[in-house]
Amino acid sequence: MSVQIRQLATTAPDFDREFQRVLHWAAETDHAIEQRVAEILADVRARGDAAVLDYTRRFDGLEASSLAQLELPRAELQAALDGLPADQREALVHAAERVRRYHERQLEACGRSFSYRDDDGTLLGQKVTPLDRVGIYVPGGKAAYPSSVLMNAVPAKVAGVGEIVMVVPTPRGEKNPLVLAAAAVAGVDRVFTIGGAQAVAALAYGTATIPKVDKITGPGNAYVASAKKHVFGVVGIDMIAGPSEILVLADGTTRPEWVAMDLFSQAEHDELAQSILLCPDAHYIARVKEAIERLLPQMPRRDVIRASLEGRGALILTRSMEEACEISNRIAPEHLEVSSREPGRWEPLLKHAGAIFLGAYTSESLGDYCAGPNHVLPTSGTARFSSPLGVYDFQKRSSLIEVSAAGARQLGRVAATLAYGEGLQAHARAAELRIEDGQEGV
Ligand code: HSO
Ligand code: ZN
Repeated sequence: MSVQIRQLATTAPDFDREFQRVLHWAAETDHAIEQRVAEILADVRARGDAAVLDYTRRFDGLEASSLAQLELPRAELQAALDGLPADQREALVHAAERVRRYHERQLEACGRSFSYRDDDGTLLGQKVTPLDRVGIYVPGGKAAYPSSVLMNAVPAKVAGVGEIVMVVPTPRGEKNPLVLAAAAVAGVDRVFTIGGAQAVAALAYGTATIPKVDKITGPGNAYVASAKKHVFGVVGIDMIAGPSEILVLADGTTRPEWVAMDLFSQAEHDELAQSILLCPDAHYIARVKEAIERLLPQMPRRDVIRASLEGRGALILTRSMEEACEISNRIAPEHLEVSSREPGRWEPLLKHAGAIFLGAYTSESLGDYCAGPNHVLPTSGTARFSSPLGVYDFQKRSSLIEVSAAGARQLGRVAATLAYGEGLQAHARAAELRIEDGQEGV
Protein backbone atom coordinates (compact mmCIF):
# COMPACT_ATOMS: atom_id res chain seq x y z
CA MET A 1 0.00 0.00 0.00
CA SER A 2 1.55 3.30 -1.07
CA VAL A 3 2.44 5.93 1.49
CA GLN A 4 0.37 9.10 1.13
CA ILE A 5 3.07 11.56 2.12
CA ARG A 6 2.48 15.18 1.10
CA GLN A 7 4.63 16.39 -1.86
CA LEU A 8 5.17 20.11 -2.33
CA ALA A 9 7.21 22.29 -4.70
CA THR A 10 8.26 25.84 -3.88
CA THR A 11 7.49 26.86 -7.49
CA ALA A 12 3.82 25.90 -7.12
CA PRO A 13 1.48 28.92 -6.88
CA ASP A 14 -0.19 27.62 -3.71
CA PHE A 15 3.10 26.68 -2.00
CA ASP A 16 2.82 29.16 0.87
CA ARG A 17 -0.67 27.99 1.80
CA GLU A 18 0.32 24.31 1.62
CA PHE A 19 3.50 24.98 3.58
CA GLN A 20 1.52 26.68 6.36
CA ARG A 21 -0.60 23.55 6.55
CA VAL A 22 2.50 21.42 7.08
CA LEU A 23 3.70 23.68 9.87
CA HIS A 24 0.40 24.24 11.55
CA TRP A 25 -0.62 21.79 14.19
CA ALA A 26 -3.08 22.13 16.94
CA ALA A 27 -1.48 22.34 20.36
CA GLU A 28 -4.82 22.93 22.05
CA THR A 29 -4.96 22.89 25.81
CA ASP A 30 -7.28 20.24 27.08
CA HIS A 31 -9.29 21.93 29.78
CA ALA A 32 -10.43 18.65 31.32
CA ILE A 33 -6.78 17.66 31.84
CA GLU A 34 -5.88 21.10 33.23
CA GLN A 35 -8.72 20.89 35.72
CA ARG A 36 -7.85 17.39 36.85
CA VAL A 37 -4.19 18.29 37.25
CA ALA A 38 -5.03 21.39 39.31
CA GLU A 39 -7.03 19.18 41.69
CA ILE A 40 -4.21 16.65 42.03
CA LEU A 41 -1.66 19.40 42.71
CA ALA A 42 -3.85 20.97 45.39
CA ASP A 43 -4.47 17.61 47.00
CA VAL A 44 -0.77 16.69 47.15
CA ARG A 45 -0.02 20.12 48.54
CA ALA A 46 -2.59 19.63 51.28
CA ARG A 47 -2.17 15.95 52.13
CA GLY A 48 1.43 15.24 51.06
CA ASP A 49 2.53 11.60 51.21
CA ALA A 50 -1.02 10.28 51.74
CA ALA A 51 -2.28 11.90 48.54
CA VAL A 52 0.69 10.64 46.49
CA LEU A 53 0.09 7.13 47.82
CA ASP A 54 -3.62 7.31 46.93
CA TYR A 55 -2.97 8.40 43.33
CA THR A 56 -0.20 5.86 42.89
CA ARG A 57 -2.60 3.13 44.03
CA ARG A 58 -5.34 4.43 41.74
CA PHE A 59 -3.36 5.25 38.57
CA ASP A 60 -0.42 2.81 38.73
CA GLY A 61 -2.08 -0.05 40.59
CA LEU A 62 0.80 0.05 43.06
CA GLU A 63 0.11 -0.59 46.76
CA ALA A 64 2.38 0.67 49.51
CA SER A 65 1.79 1.56 53.14
CA SER A 66 4.32 4.39 53.05
CA LEU A 67 6.06 6.45 50.37
CA ALA A 68 9.41 5.43 51.78
CA GLN A 69 8.63 1.93 50.50
CA LEU A 70 8.54 3.34 46.97
CA GLU A 71 12.13 4.56 47.13
CA LEU A 72 14.59 2.26 45.39
CA PRO A 73 17.81 1.61 47.30
CA ARG A 74 21.02 2.47 45.44
CA ALA A 75 21.97 -1.19 45.59
CA GLU A 76 18.93 -2.01 43.43
CA LEU A 77 20.06 0.49 40.77
CA GLN A 78 23.54 -0.96 40.78
CA ALA A 79 22.10 -4.50 40.60
CA ALA A 80 20.08 -3.47 37.53
CA LEU A 81 23.29 -2.26 35.89
CA ASP A 82 25.24 -5.37 36.85
CA GLY A 83 22.43 -7.58 35.59
CA LEU A 84 22.36 -6.15 32.05
CA PRO A 85 23.79 -8.14 29.15
CA ALA A 86 27.42 -7.04 28.70
CA ASP A 87 26.83 -5.28 25.36
CA GLN A 88 24.03 -3.15 26.78
CA ARG A 89 25.98 -2.30 29.91
CA GLU A 90 29.03 -1.30 27.90
CA ALA A 91 26.97 0.77 25.44
CA LEU A 92 25.28 2.61 28.31
CA VAL A 93 28.58 3.36 30.05
CA HIS A 94 30.21 4.42 26.77
CA ALA A 95 27.30 6.72 25.87
CA ALA A 96 27.28 8.28 29.36
CA GLU A 97 31.00 8.92 29.13
CA ARG A 98 30.68 10.74 25.78
CA VAL A 99 27.70 12.78 27.03
CA ARG A 100 29.67 13.70 30.15
CA ARG A 101 32.75 14.79 28.19
CA TYR A 102 30.68 16.98 25.88
CA HIS A 103 28.92 18.66 28.81
CA GLU A 104 32.23 19.23 30.57
CA ARG A 105 33.25 21.30 27.54
CA GLN A 106 30.01 23.20 27.90
CA LEU A 107 30.85 23.91 31.52
CA GLU A 108 34.22 25.29 30.41
CA ALA A 109 32.62 27.42 27.72
CA CYS A 110 29.72 29.01 29.55
CA GLY A 111 29.67 27.93 33.17
CA ARG A 112 32.52 30.04 34.49
CA SER A 113 32.32 32.86 37.01
CA PHE A 114 34.13 36.11 36.21
CA SER A 115 35.04 39.33 38.00
CA TYR A 116 37.08 42.45 37.26
CA ARG A 117 38.00 45.74 38.92
CA ASP A 118 37.22 49.24 37.66
CA ASP A 119 39.94 51.89 37.78
CA ASP A 120 38.65 53.12 41.16
CA GLY A 121 38.85 49.63 42.67
CA THR A 122 35.20 48.71 42.32
CA LEU A 123 34.81 44.97 41.86
CA LEU A 124 32.13 43.65 39.51
CA GLY A 125 31.46 40.07 38.63
CA GLN A 126 29.20 37.17 38.00
CA LYS A 127 29.22 34.11 40.24
CA VAL A 128 27.89 30.85 38.80
CA THR A 129 26.46 28.31 41.22
CA PRO A 130 24.75 24.95 40.66
CA LEU A 131 21.19 24.29 41.78
CA ASP A 132 20.97 22.57 45.17
CA ARG A 133 18.50 19.89 44.17
CA VAL A 134 16.74 18.92 40.93
CA GLY A 135 13.98 16.46 40.08
CA ILE A 136 14.09 14.41 36.91
CA TYR A 137 10.84 13.03 35.58
CA VAL A 138 11.19 9.79 33.63
CA PRO A 139 8.07 8.43 31.92
CA GLY A 140 7.08 4.82 32.38
CA GLY A 141 5.53 2.62 29.73
CA LYS A 142 6.06 3.14 25.99
CA ALA A 143 8.21 6.26 26.20
CA ALA A 144 10.62 4.98 28.88
CA TYR A 145 13.96 5.98 27.42
CA PRO A 146 17.15 5.18 29.35
CA SER A 147 18.96 7.55 26.98
CA SER A 148 16.78 10.39 28.32
CA VAL A 149 17.83 9.53 31.89
CA LEU A 150 21.44 10.13 30.80
CA MET A 151 20.59 13.31 28.88
CA ASN A 152 18.91 14.85 31.93
CA ALA A 153 21.06 13.56 34.77
CA VAL A 154 24.56 13.86 33.26
CA PRO A 155 24.47 17.64 32.62
CA ALA A 156 23.01 18.14 36.11
CA LYS A 157 25.88 16.14 37.57
CA VAL A 158 28.48 18.02 35.50
CA ALA A 159 26.95 21.33 36.62
CA GLY A 160 27.56 20.23 40.23
CA VAL A 161 23.93 19.87 41.36
CA GLY A 162 23.89 18.81 45.01
CA GLU A 163 21.22 16.13 44.77
CA ILE A 164 19.39 14.54 41.82
CA VAL A 165 16.01 13.00 42.63
CA MET A 166 14.42 10.88 39.91
CA VAL A 167 10.77 9.85 39.73
CA VAL A 168 9.57 7.09 37.41
CA PRO A 169 6.15 5.45 37.46
CA THR A 170 6.17 1.64 37.57
CA PRO A 171 2.62 0.56 36.71
CA ARG A 172 1.75 -2.55 38.74
CA GLY A 173 5.34 -2.55 39.99
CA GLU A 174 6.90 -3.26 36.58
CA LYS A 175 10.36 -1.74 36.55
CA ASN A 176 12.46 -1.08 33.46
CA PRO A 177 15.98 -2.40 34.25
CA LEU A 178 17.64 -0.21 31.59
CA VAL A 179 16.13 2.92 33.13
CA LEU A 180 17.37 1.93 36.60
CA ALA A 181 20.79 1.04 35.18
CA ALA A 182 20.99 4.42 33.44
CA ALA A 183 20.21 6.12 36.76
CA ALA A 184 23.11 4.21 38.34
CA VAL A 185 25.52 5.13 35.52
CA ALA A 186 24.51 8.80 35.59
CA GLY A 187 24.89 9.06 39.38
CA VAL A 188 21.26 9.82 40.28
CA ASP A 189 21.05 10.12 44.07
CA ARG A 190 17.50 9.01 44.88
CA VAL A 191 14.79 7.23 42.84
CA PHE A 192 11.08 7.04 43.71
CA THR A 193 8.68 4.87 41.74
CA ILE A 194 5.93 7.45 41.44
CA GLY A 195 4.73 9.32 38.37
CA GLY A 196 2.08 11.56 36.85
CA ALA A 197 0.98 14.97 38.10
CA GLN A 198 1.23 13.67 41.69
CA ALA A 199 4.99 13.09 41.31
CA VAL A 200 5.51 16.56 39.82
CA ALA A 201 3.53 18.04 42.73
CA ALA A 202 5.54 16.08 45.31
CA LEU A 203 8.82 17.35 43.82
CA ALA A 204 7.59 20.94 43.54
CA TYR A 205 6.04 21.31 47.01
CA GLY A 206 7.89 18.60 48.90
CA THR A 207 6.17 16.05 51.16
CA ALA A 208 7.31 14.32 54.35
CA THR A 209 9.19 11.76 52.22
CA ILE A 210 9.87 13.46 48.87
CA PRO A 211 12.30 16.35 49.14
CA LYS A 212 11.30 19.66 47.54
CA VAL A 213 13.47 20.40 44.50
CA ASP A 214 14.47 23.65 42.82
CA LYS A 215 13.85 22.58 39.22
CA ILE A 216 12.04 19.77 37.43
CA THR A 217 13.24 18.50 34.06
CA GLY A 218 12.28 15.62 31.78
CA PRO A 219 9.54 14.62 29.37
CA GLY A 220 6.10 13.27 30.19
CA ASN A 221 2.54 12.82 28.98
CA ALA A 222 -0.13 15.54 28.82
CA TYR A 223 -0.76 15.34 32.59
CA VAL A 224 2.92 15.72 33.42
CA ALA A 225 3.33 18.60 30.94
CA SER A 226 0.33 20.37 32.42
CA ALA A 227 1.60 19.80 35.97
CA LYS A 228 5.02 21.23 35.04
CA LYS A 229 3.37 24.36 33.62
CA HIS A 230 1.33 24.76 36.81
CA VAL A 231 4.26 24.49 39.21
CA PHE A 232 6.51 26.77 37.15
CA GLY A 233 7.39 29.68 39.39
CA VAL A 234 7.37 27.56 42.54
CA VAL A 235 10.20 25.64 40.87
CA GLY A 236 12.03 26.03 37.56
CA ILE A 237 11.22 23.74 34.65
CA ASP A 238 13.21 22.89 31.53
CA MET A 239 10.75 23.05 28.64
CA ILE A 240 7.53 21.49 27.44
CA ALA A 241 8.77 19.34 24.58
CA GLY A 242 6.42 18.52 21.71
CA PRO A 243 6.56 15.45 19.42
CA SER A 244 9.93 14.70 17.77
CA GLU A 245 10.86 16.35 14.47
CA ILE A 246 13.47 15.76 11.79
CA LEU A 247 14.22 17.83 8.72
CA VAL A 248 16.61 16.41 6.12
CA LEU A 249 18.22 18.89 3.77
CA ALA A 250 19.55 16.76 0.90
CA ASP A 251 21.58 17.70 -2.16
CA GLY A 252 20.94 14.29 -3.71
CA THR A 253 24.33 12.69 -3.01
CA THR A 254 23.33 10.43 -0.09
CA ARG A 255 21.92 6.91 -0.59
CA PRO A 256 18.13 7.37 -0.62
CA GLU A 257 17.72 4.44 1.82
CA TRP A 258 19.77 6.30 4.45
CA VAL A 259 17.56 9.36 4.15
CA ALA A 260 14.36 7.29 4.19
CA MET A 261 15.48 5.54 7.37
CA ASP A 262 16.40 8.86 9.03
CA LEU A 263 12.89 10.15 8.25
CA PHE A 264 11.48 6.95 9.79
CA SER A 265 13.70 7.30 12.86
CA GLN A 266 11.78 10.27 14.22
CA ALA A 267 8.44 9.22 12.73
CA GLU A 268 8.60 6.02 14.75
CA HIS A 269 8.49 7.97 18.02
CA ASP A 270 4.91 9.15 17.68
CA GLU A 271 1.99 9.47 15.26
CA LEU A 272 2.35 13.24 15.74
CA ALA A 273 6.12 13.31 15.03
CA GLN A 274 7.17 15.27 11.94
CA SER A 275 9.62 14.22 9.20
CA ILE A 276 10.36 16.58 6.30
CA LEU A 277 12.71 16.30 3.30
CA LEU A 278 13.90 19.45 1.51
CA CYS A 279 15.76 18.90 -1.75
CA PRO A 280 16.32 20.75 -5.05
CA ASP A 281 16.42 17.52 -7.11
CA ALA A 282 13.01 16.08 -8.16
CA HIS A 283 14.53 12.83 -9.35
CA TYR A 284 16.20 12.30 -5.98
CA ILE A 285 12.96 13.00 -4.11
CA ALA A 286 11.30 10.29 -6.22
CA ARG A 287 14.08 7.87 -5.22
CA VAL A 288 13.61 8.65 -1.52
CA LYS A 289 9.85 8.16 -1.93
CA GLU A 290 10.52 4.80 -3.58
CA ALA A 291 12.84 3.82 -0.71
CA ILE A 292 10.14 4.81 1.81
CA GLU A 293 7.59 2.55 0.06
CA ARG A 294 10.06 -0.31 -0.13
CA LEU A 295 11.41 -0.12 3.43
CA LEU A 296 8.29 0.71 5.38
CA PRO A 297 6.71 -2.77 5.34
CA GLN A 298 9.84 -4.18 7.05
CA MET A 299 9.60 -1.84 10.01
CA PRO A 300 8.06 -3.24 13.22
CA ARG A 301 6.69 0.22 14.04
CA ARG A 302 5.34 0.76 10.49
CA ASP A 303 1.88 1.77 11.68
CA VAL A 304 3.20 4.63 13.80
CA ILE A 305 5.64 5.65 11.02
CA ARG A 306 2.93 5.64 8.37
CA ALA A 307 0.54 7.68 10.52
CA SER A 308 3.28 10.23 11.21
CA LEU A 309 4.45 10.50 7.57
CA GLU A 310 0.91 10.73 6.22
CA GLY A 311 -0.29 13.10 8.93
CA ARG A 312 2.56 15.59 9.26
CA GLY A 313 5.34 14.51 6.86
CA ALA A 314 6.34 16.30 3.63
CA LEU A 315 8.73 15.95 0.69
CA ILE A 316 9.47 19.46 -0.55
CA LEU A 317 11.12 20.28 -3.90
CA THR A 318 13.04 23.56 -3.74
CA ARG A 319 14.61 25.71 -6.46
CA SER A 320 18.07 25.43 -4.90
CA MET A 321 19.95 24.39 -1.77
CA GLU A 322 20.01 28.07 -0.75
CA GLU A 323 16.22 28.16 -0.83
CA ALA A 324 16.11 24.87 1.09
CA CYS A 325 18.23 26.48 3.82
CA GLU A 326 15.84 29.46 3.96
CA ILE A 327 12.84 27.19 4.37
CA SER A 328 14.63 25.17 7.01
CA ASN A 329 15.19 28.38 8.98
CA ARG A 330 11.47 29.12 8.77
CA ILE A 331 10.66 25.67 10.16
CA ALA A 332 13.35 25.81 12.92
CA PRO A 333 13.28 22.03 13.36
CA GLU A 334 14.33 20.08 16.44
CA HIS A 335 16.80 17.99 14.37
CA LEU A 336 18.30 19.16 11.10
CA GLU A 337 20.37 16.82 8.93
CA VAL A 338 22.50 18.35 6.20
CA SER A 339 22.82 15.30 3.98
CA SER A 340 25.31 16.65 1.51
CA ARG A 341 28.89 16.15 0.30
CA GLU A 342 29.60 19.76 1.24
CA PRO A 343 27.84 20.30 4.58
CA GLY A 344 30.32 23.05 5.47
CA ARG A 345 28.99 25.10 2.54
CA TRP A 346 25.41 25.07 3.87
CA GLU A 347 25.95 25.17 7.61
CA PRO A 348 26.70 28.94 7.71
CA LEU A 349 23.26 29.56 6.13
CA LEU A 350 21.44 27.62 8.86
CA LYS A 351 20.38 29.64 11.88
CA HIS A 352 17.50 27.92 13.63
CA ALA A 353 17.61 24.26 14.72
CA GLY A 354 17.91 22.36 18.00
CA ALA A 355 20.78 20.25 16.64
CA ILE A 356 22.48 20.24 13.23
CA PHE A 357 23.88 16.95 11.89
CA LEU A 358 26.49 17.50 9.19
CA GLY A 359 27.19 15.09 6.33
CA ALA A 360 25.75 11.82 5.11
CA TYR A 361 27.33 9.69 7.83
CA THR A 362 25.82 11.67 10.68
CA SER A 363 22.50 9.98 11.26
CA GLU A 364 20.32 11.82 13.73
CA SER A 365 19.99 8.62 15.75
CA LEU A 366 23.66 8.85 16.81
CA GLY A 367 22.77 12.14 18.47
CA ASP A 368 19.85 10.52 20.27
CA TYR A 369 22.15 8.08 22.04
CA CYS A 370 25.83 8.63 22.13
CA ALA A 371 27.41 11.38 20.01
CA GLY A 372 27.63 13.55 23.15
CA PRO A 373 25.40 16.64 22.73
CA ASN A 374 22.05 16.61 24.48
CA HIS A 375 19.00 15.04 22.85
CA VAL A 376 16.54 17.19 24.81
CA LEU A 377 15.96 19.89 22.20
CA PRO A 378 13.52 22.68 21.41
CA THR A 379 10.57 21.55 19.24
CA SER A 380 7.63 23.19 17.41
CA GLY A 381 9.69 26.09 16.05
CA THR A 382 10.97 27.11 19.49
CA ALA A 383 14.56 26.64 18.27
CA ARG A 384 14.13 30.24 17.05
CA PHE A 385 14.62 31.35 20.66
CA SER A 386 15.72 28.43 22.79
CA SER A 387 18.54 25.94 23.13
CA PRO A 388 19.26 22.29 23.91
CA LEU A 389 19.08 21.20 27.55
CA GLY A 390 22.54 21.80 28.97
CA VAL A 391 24.77 22.38 31.96
CA TYR A 392 23.52 26.01 32.03
CA ASP A 393 19.99 24.79 32.82
CA PHE A 394 21.29 23.39 36.10
CA GLN A 395 23.14 26.53 37.11
CA LYS A 396 22.22 30.05 37.98
CA ARG A 397 24.11 33.31 38.23
CA SER A 398 24.51 35.90 40.97
CA SER A 399 25.98 39.33 40.31
CA LEU A 400 28.83 40.50 42.55
CA ILE A 401 29.43 44.19 43.38
CA GLU A 402 31.99 45.62 45.81
CA VAL A 403 32.38 49.38 45.70
CA SER A 404 35.45 51.13 47.08
CA ALA A 405 35.35 54.49 48.94
CA ALA A 406 36.36 56.26 45.74
CA GLY A 407 33.77 54.33 43.76
CA ALA A 408 31.07 55.23 46.32
CA ARG A 409 31.75 58.93 45.79
CA GLN A 410 31.49 58.66 42.02
CA LEU A 411 28.59 56.23 41.77
CA GLY A 412 26.81 57.84 44.75
CA ARG A 413 26.24 61.03 42.82
CA VAL A 414 24.84 59.23 39.79
CA ALA A 415 22.61 56.99 41.92
CA ALA A 416 21.33 59.87 44.10
CA THR A 417 20.42 61.98 41.07
CA LEU A 418 18.46 59.12 39.52
CA ALA A 419 16.85 58.22 42.88
CA TYR A 420 15.59 61.78 43.47
CA GLY A 421 14.21 61.64 39.93
CA GLU A 422 12.23 58.58 40.92
CA GLY A 423 11.11 60.18 44.19
CA LEU A 424 12.95 57.59 46.30
CA GLN A 425 14.66 59.55 49.10
CA ALA A 426 16.00 56.61 51.08
CA HIS A 427 17.78 55.31 47.99
CA ALA A 428 19.34 58.71 47.41
CA ARG A 429 20.33 59.25 51.04
CA ALA A 430 21.87 55.76 51.30
CA ALA A 431 24.18 56.71 48.47
CA GLU A 432 24.86 60.26 49.75
CA LEU A 433 25.70 59.18 53.31
CA ARG A 434 28.70 57.28 51.92
CA ILE A 435 29.89 60.52 50.31
CA GLU A 436 29.18 62.84 53.26
CA ASP A 437 30.48 60.60 56.05
CA GLY A 438 33.57 59.58 54.11
CA GLN A 439 35.15 56.96 56.38
CA GLU A 440 33.34 53.74 57.13
CA GLY A 441 33.07 52.49 60.73
CA VAL A 442 31.64 54.03 63.93
N1 HSO B 1 14.71 11.73 19.41
C1 HSO B 1 14.22 11.89 20.75
C2 HSO B 1 15.06 11.29 21.80
C3 HSO B 1 15.22 9.80 21.75
N2 HSO B 1 15.34 9.07 20.66
C4 HSO B 1 15.31 8.94 22.79
C5 HSO B 1 15.52 7.80 20.99
N3 HSO B 1 15.49 7.72 22.29
C6 HSO B 1 14.14 13.38 21.08
O1 HSO B 1 13.53 14.07 20.09
ZN1 ZN C 1 14.80 9.70 18.70
